[in-house]
Amino acid sequence: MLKVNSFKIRDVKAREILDCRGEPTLQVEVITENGVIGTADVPSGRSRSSYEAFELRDGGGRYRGKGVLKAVKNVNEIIAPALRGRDVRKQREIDMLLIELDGTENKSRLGGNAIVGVSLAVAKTAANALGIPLYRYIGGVNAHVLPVPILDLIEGGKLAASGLDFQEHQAIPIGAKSFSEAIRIGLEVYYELGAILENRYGKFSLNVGVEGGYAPHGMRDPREALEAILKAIEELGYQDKFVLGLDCAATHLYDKKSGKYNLMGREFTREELIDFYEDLVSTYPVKSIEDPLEENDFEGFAQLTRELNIQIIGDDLFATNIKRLRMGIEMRAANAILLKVNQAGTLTETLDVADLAFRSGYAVIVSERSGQTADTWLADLAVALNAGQIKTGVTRGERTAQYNRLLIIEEELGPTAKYAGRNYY
Ligand code: 2PG
Ligand code: MG
Repeated sequence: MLKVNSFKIRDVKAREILDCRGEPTLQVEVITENGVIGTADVPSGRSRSSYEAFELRDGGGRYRGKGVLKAVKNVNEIIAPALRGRDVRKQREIDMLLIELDGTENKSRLGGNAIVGVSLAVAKTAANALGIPLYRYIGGVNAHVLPVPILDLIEGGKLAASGLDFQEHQAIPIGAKSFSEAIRIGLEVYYELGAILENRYGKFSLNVGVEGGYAPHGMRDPREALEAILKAIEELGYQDKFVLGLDCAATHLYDKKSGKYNLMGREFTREELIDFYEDLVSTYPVKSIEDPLEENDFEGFAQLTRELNIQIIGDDLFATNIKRLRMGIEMRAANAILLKVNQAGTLTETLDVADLAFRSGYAVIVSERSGQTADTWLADLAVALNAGQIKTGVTRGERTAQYNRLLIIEEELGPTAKYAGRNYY
């Protein structure tokens, strides 16, 4: 029998830890009155949208200004006293209280990073107190879909010191029969691609970016990257198992002054860039493009959604913000949303955004940030939502930790596990 007080919060504690870039971030721990603990690590983006929840950093000389001791203090001294005695299962109530405590539109008083850490740690503690996995707690009885992994095989932009401007050149294993097969063939393509790149561009092309994808210096044109990935897929005879994708992160190629995009060392007008995408999609099996245009161009997104007939994902565009998603739905901008818990700032707001997206026929891609830790709540969240797609890089420990967690969930679900595959959206 569970004790009456077993769900009551005794304390909330934050500490400063490191993310995969070696930069400080928060870890938050929630403990119940009878000693059940849940911890959550907070991710951090580098190619950020202007519309994300505010990330509170200390400034000053320590860690070059990136310390998070102010956010830690806000958790320990402001949030903790307000949560003591509350029931960890009341996620929505607790998240609403966090929003109220902060009192700003973008969580700039307490810090989005402080708030999201508490929000996720509360959910983890509740799952632990109930003795069920996090995906089951958040998703309920019907959580059973293993997501298609969007594998970032070649990196550029803000995520790697390569010659490429687009951030991610992706292979998407929709034709696998199971999640474990998707991961296996995905990594086989990654190894094969490594051999192709080394041959063509030399061994320095095997250095990787922050998400574990290759970062070849000599490559400037995204078409070269797509061709190399395609070649690797074809060498292995996997043509019918993969489609390709891109995260252009175009906000970060956009020059506000000139209104033009910088790509491959020259300027593109918005119309030229749209033409470029039309060309790409008719030449290569590219079936998914994230952030093809800058974060305020809802109309351009709508035009591409109409004309390309593929998955168009809003990341910087929507920033996991319900108002921005509503605007997108009205304007028919994009048909998919990248879901990042720390863009929203609480789990509840993230779930509300996902819910609106599903009800509006938008696909949902549960996504990491380029700054991650080995904490695996992300993998659980993807299964909880039956989202059908996850984006979390390719290699490096904090990425494979998510895949390893999904492999365990697949095993746990046994014959009831369903790989999203071609029904990814
Ligand atoms: C993106 C993400 C992750 P960041 O643009 O999709 O790949 O980048 O976390 O740096 O914002
Ligand atoms: Mg993106």
